[in-house]
Amino acid sequence: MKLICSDQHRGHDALYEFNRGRLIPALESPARAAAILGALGEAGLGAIELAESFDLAPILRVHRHDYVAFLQGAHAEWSALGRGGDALPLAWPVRGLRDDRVPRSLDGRLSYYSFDIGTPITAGTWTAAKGAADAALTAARSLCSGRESSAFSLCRPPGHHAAFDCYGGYCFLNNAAIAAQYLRDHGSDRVAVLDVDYHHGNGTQHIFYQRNDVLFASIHADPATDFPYFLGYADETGAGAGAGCNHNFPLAAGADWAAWGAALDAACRRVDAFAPDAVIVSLGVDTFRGDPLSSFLLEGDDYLRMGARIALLARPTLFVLEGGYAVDEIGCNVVNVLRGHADAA
Ligand code: Q9C
Ligand code: ZN
Repeated sequence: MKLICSDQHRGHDALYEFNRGRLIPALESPARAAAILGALGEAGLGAIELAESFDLAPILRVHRHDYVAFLQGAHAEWSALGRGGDALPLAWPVRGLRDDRVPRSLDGRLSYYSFDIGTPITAGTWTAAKGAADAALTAARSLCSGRESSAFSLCRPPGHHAAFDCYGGYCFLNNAAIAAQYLRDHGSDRVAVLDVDYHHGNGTQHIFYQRNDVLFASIHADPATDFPYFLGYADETGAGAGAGCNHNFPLAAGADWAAWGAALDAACRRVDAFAPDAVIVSLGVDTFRGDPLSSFLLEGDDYLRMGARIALLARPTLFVLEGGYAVDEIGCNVVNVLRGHADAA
């Protein structure tokens, strides 16, 4: 299995996030990636290689040009205003009011291009996000060359909440979507994205919602109770040419392997029916019973079962890291998915 990481992730090191009305140390931290690297090093699944650097073209296949330019310069603009700390937005458009004009001020643009207050921009955020996209692209390239049948990219910051022109949920560039588009542009006619993160992948759904060449299937906490709140219901099935190519499996709080594994089976049957040339797994392990954001109850061994079920798809598969915030167990849980996949493949 091809294993790819980026050194740039450390530069994205937010100070705080809001949690229940208070500021707490940011959950999406460099320690997450360090823990996964440590576990991967001991797992013997293969050598861990550094991402190669791509130009912006594959990112701009998914994200709007002005949005990427904003991300590149946002923190420097923040500092130039004499401000310390991390850049955060202040306000969002109200339902039914105009949202088509990009404000001129930095504060206006931070608000325009975001959808939550929980995603700080730091001095190293752009470089880290670019490195994460490079990791996903490097892994994707190893699949489309046919040299590898499976790969893992250790992406930090994560990506599945980011849409064409919008960041949030700790995500800036949609690494899985960028990799899916790259595979489409390099010989794959159909790509499936299977999102197993605890949260709905609203960004990935949005990006591919009108398309029939990229299927999106996601298992996640019910948006009626959990972030990202406004997307992820079962009746969102795609639109236009993409009608029937979006499959959401929202689950109630308390889902254990019995409930979660049944949803995975249903999602995998949708992926099978689509007959994709490649599968991208948005791999969050925040479904873990001990995760600070999770109401689900998956145990360590369940991640072996997850990998084994995904292996039954018998397609070239790219695992892209998303969430998972129980730092002491994140390494073992991620390795278990990859090991379960490798042993069953
Ligand atoms: N302070 C991913 O798993 N809400 N993003 C957190 C607690 C945002 C999760 C609220 C959760 C975003 C990639
Ligand atoms: Zn998540």
